[in-house]
Amino acid sequence: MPNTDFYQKNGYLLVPGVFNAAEVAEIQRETEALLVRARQAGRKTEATWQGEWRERAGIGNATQTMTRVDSIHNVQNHSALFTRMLLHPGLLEVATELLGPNVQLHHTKLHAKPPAIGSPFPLHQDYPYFPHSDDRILAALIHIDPATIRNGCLCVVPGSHRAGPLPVQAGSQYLSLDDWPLEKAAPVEAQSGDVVFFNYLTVHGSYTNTSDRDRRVALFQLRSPENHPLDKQHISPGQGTMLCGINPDALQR
Ligand SMILES: O=C(O)CCC(=O)C(=O)O
Repeated sequence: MPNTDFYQKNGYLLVPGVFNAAEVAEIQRETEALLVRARQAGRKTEATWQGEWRERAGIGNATQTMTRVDSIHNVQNHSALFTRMLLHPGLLEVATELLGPNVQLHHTKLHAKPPAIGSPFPLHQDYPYFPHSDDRILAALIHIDPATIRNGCLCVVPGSHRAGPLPVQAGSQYLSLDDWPLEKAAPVEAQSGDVVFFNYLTVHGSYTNTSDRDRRVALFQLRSPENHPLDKQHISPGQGTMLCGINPDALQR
């Protein structure tokens, strides 16, 4: 049973070994194959966030960066393996404990930080990117590789979700760099197959990958179907797909 009290108090929960070694090996192969296909297709995958935070993080300036993170959205549209991951019983068991019996897809993505030059993420809440009527929405960050501080693991500010939506840095969607330096967060190191579930109000970011190893994660945003978006900004393929239970609101809207 996942520690729901820990999640309610801290806004995140690390669940070890959700995906077993054989599943991880398959996910690693499929991830590598997808990244190769994207490269061969000439697809632009570099997705380091824009903004003045880059200079403070020592990775370039507002328009140019010396680091990279490759990002591919809607991974279930690229390979059926990712669709199976969305329906993984161990993943959904935790998601239903944290969100309630009904779980719906919001969106998915893959983030690959290459060795030595893997981009960090500044501290932020996910709320400004896709505001909803309540906080029954979370990220399941699935570790494809082991993640440590050196290869750019996730970091969180425990309990920060309880403050609600926070003011963002002018002209951006991340938090004030003065009030929320990366050092304010606690690292969440993890093994391949571990999943970190975190609330969309939880302040989080991640470190630069300065190591000689990849740090790849799949990020699935999941929500209760009774938690409605407040705008139409973040629409993705498959959004609204039921992964567990029923959608009590589908016939009302
Ligand atoms: O991939 C990461 O390290 C963090 C990504 C993240 O914070 C996000 O997409 O909101």
